[in-house]
Parts: sequence; structure tokens; C-alpha cells
Amino acid sequence: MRLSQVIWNGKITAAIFESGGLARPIPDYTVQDLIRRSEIDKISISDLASKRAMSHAEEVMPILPIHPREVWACGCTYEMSATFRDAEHNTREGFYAHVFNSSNRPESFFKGTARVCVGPNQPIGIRSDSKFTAPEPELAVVLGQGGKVLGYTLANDVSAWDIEKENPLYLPQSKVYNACCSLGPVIVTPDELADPYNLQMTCSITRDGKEVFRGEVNTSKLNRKIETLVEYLFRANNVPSGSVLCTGTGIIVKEENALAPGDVVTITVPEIGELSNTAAIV
Ligand code: DO4
Ligand code: MG
Repeated sequence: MRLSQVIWNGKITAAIFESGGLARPIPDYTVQDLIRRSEIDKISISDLASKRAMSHAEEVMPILPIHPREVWACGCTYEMSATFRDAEHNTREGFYAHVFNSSNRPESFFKGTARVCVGPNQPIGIRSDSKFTAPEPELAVVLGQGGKVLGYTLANDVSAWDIEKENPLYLPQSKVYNACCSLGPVIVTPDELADPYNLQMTCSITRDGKEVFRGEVNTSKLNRKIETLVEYLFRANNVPSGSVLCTGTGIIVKEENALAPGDVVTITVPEIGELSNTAAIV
């Protein structure tokens, strides 16, 4: 099932997306409400959504697919990310490669809450004190009780890399600020996404209608199992149901393509869809 949220009768409403941009709203439910109700009633979200959705499909635009209770993100899960960051830093050699190569603890950090999240076609943020902000296209999972993977979506872990580069202790400032996290366009339930480790992801940046950057990665290059990332996240940490975990970037945008206001970033995975946002100073 492909679930998201739409504005319907003036309210944020969960909806089942079908082909051709048509969706069936689920009156009186947000995606968080569906998760909560399905956990109380011990039925799958797909069954609950099918039962409660309207029979008639409408042409509606997906918005933020979930207002997450918390968003967490993993780092250095693709070699590209670790190598690039080590090359950029003046810190201890192999600082990031060490995390990439570690068979034990992965990197994870708090990315924020629904407050910093935007959905498809909403502006993503460039901090006014950053000269080098870049998109980080990532596969993300929506987590239920105890870390159960309820579905997959796309994330843009927008990051002020110059701030991180100045000193790794500034990571929270490079990662968490207004409109730093884009999610969408839909959440695909695990039964409809056969292999999360074989997804071809593309990211493009378009400026004044001209493509200035294009990168690709396959999630087969993800160096960790999603269940390992979730297992570490939940150690001594009761992450609430209805949270999101971003699994790290394998596409690196260099400084010459730093985001400028008006740039359009588009992340695509055919099995999930297209997440497009315009950059703006925040
Ligand atoms: O270590 C810093 C952040 C890494 C990250 O966000 C990523 O690899 O995606
Ligand atoms: Mg990232």
C-alpha cells in the first residue's frame, strides 16, 4: 500500500494513493492516527486503512506523509559519505571511515521532530549562516512500536556541511534547523517493497531550469542492515511509535554545487516516487 496525507476538507487526512495521482482519503485519520489505532486494535495499517478509506478516489496532492514524533538519522552508512567527510576534515585521519568500517555501533543523531519537516514541493532550508548546504538523499523507514518497520519513504537530510566541517561538534547545528528534513511523497508498506537493498536512487539539482547536478546510488551499497540501525537506535532509548529513521546518504554533492535559493532538488526511487523541493534561506 502507498499511504500519505493530503489536505481534505481543510484537514490533514491520511489517504491511500493509487495509480495516476488519485487517492482515497481516510476521513478523520492522520497517518499518526492510523498507526496508533492499528497498534491498539492489533491489525495491520494496510487492513485498517483499506477498511476506513473512501471508496471513491480523488485527484489530490500528497503532503508530508507523516508528522513524525521524532526523526533520527544515521551517518557514514555508505562509503562515499565517510570518504568525502574525511577528505573535508582536518581532524583525526579516518574519523568517519572508522564509523563506516565499524561492525559495531553505527552513527545516529537526532534530526528533529515534525516541526522541522516539510513535504513534497515545500521549501527546504538553507541556514542564513551557511555557505555550503547540500541535500542528502536517503531511504527512510517509518517505525512503529518497538522499532517495527511500518513502511519506507524518501528523505532529504538537508545539511549545512560547512558548519559540520568547521568542527564535528557542530554537527547538531549543521543538521537541525528550520525545514532541514523533507519526507515523501508516500510511505510504501513492506509487503509492496520487495527489497529495500536494491533501490536505485537518483538526485538532481536544477537551477533556472538547467540541471547542475545529478547523482545516483543503489541501496545495495548501504553498509548496514536496517534492522541493525533500528536495534542500535532503540538501545536505552524508547523512540515513540510514529517516528522516522533516515538511513544515510550515498550521494555526495560537492561545494561547487552548494544549494542556492531557488534550486530545485529532486530525489527519485521508482518504487517510492519523487520528492521535489525548492531551496530557500531560513
Ligand atoms: O557524520 C555526519 C553525518 C553523516 C550523514 O548524515 C550521512 O552519512 O548521511
Ligand atoms: Mg545524512
